Amino acid sequence: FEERSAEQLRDHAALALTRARERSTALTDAVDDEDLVRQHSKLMSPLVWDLAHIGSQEELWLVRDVGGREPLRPDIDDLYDAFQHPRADRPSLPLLGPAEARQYVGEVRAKAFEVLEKAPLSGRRLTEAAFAFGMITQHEQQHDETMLATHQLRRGEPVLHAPAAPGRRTGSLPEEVLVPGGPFLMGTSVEPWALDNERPAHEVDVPAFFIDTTPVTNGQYFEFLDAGGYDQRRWWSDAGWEYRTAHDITAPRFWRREPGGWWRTRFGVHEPVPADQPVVHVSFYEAEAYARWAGKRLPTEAEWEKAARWDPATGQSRRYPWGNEDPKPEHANLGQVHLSPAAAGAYPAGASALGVHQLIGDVWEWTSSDFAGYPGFAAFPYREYSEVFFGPEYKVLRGGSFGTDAAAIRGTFRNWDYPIRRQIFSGFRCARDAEGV
Ligand code: AVJ
Ligand code: FE
Repeated sequence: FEERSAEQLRDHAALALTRARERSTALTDAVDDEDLVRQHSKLMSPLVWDLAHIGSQEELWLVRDVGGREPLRPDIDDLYDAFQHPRADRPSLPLLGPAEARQYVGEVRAKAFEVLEKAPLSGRRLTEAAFAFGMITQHEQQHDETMLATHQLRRGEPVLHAPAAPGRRTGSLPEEVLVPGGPFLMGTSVEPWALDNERPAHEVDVPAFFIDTTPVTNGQYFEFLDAGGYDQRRWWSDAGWEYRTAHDITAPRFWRREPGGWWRTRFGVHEPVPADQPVVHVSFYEAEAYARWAGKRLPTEAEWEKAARWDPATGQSRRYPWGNEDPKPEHANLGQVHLSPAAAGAYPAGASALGVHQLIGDVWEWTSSDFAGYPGFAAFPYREYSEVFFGPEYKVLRGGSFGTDAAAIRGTFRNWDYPIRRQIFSGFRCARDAEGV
């Protein structure tokens, strides 16, 4: 990675923060004040909580920690500490109202820009100050995706608008790609903006396997539904069946069966479910059941990353499936440019060295792996970012969705959630063993 001057890093940080704030502002200005303070689902915070939490973390890490400045609002630290208050309880807290929250995040941002002017950013390696700016940008973009998921849960007329996602831009693709067995370098020790759980780089020996060329589409998922997949115990794990039964889950979230086929509600628009797009809003348990029905399984996290990053020509791991250059619009469906996944085959320029498509963007992909630290993991800058979530109760998702910004995704990026969750933009692709290849 080429060295960047302090000026370049400063400009980059300022631009990235500004872009994130434009998005946060658009997501919160799209609804009225009553809607901002409402809880649309027990699973999510009111939008006004996310907004002030974005400011609170920025105050903590940029203004106080990097800048050494006096606290603006020490009195509200506790309200916006995600560990103090579960999402379901947040509406009953004495939160900042919409006008106060907007003023607060604006004041914090003005101070953060003052800090940026004098922050030590240069040197052969990324300084802690430079990393803090990158981390806070990613944090805001992550909460923007969370706010987008809250928008998907709200009822009423559409308030977000975007051009339709592209259709297929390739000829026919093979169903699967063979990933040869052998070691590859997983994770990273050099990616400047990688978070603690992506580090360090380490060699993993992955036996040969097949992986689907694209995420599983709605059209493929219709076949699972038509075959009675949700009613057949044998495709489901014990925990999955219990969940499916207890909550009477009969289709992906936001779908409805109507005469003539499946319809969905997407950001307030009622529309037929498009067969050519990746399925979205499924839980880990549904993904697992589909894979078993299809005679396959979910990929492990290492398999997913090898398919995405390993280049057989050089033996090296790339930053992104398409290479080392930052995402451009032709590579992947990212950044809320569209308000849905794009058709399978819509991003041929984003394919991996092995010919696997749409690993980055469109839908987060469930893997079969529990969230755990890599060998040599060291928590940074605080244990609560990822370490406290390590364990079997969380499954790893990879690749980002149409709602993930380019600043917050890489080939090494790891997301995690409970296996029952499906209000997130979650889909999957299948894999299978390749014995004797
Ligand atoms: C990485 C998406 C699981 O939103 O819970 C935001 C990111 N951490 N604030 C989340 C995060 C602290 C996190 N995920
Ligand atoms: Fe947060």
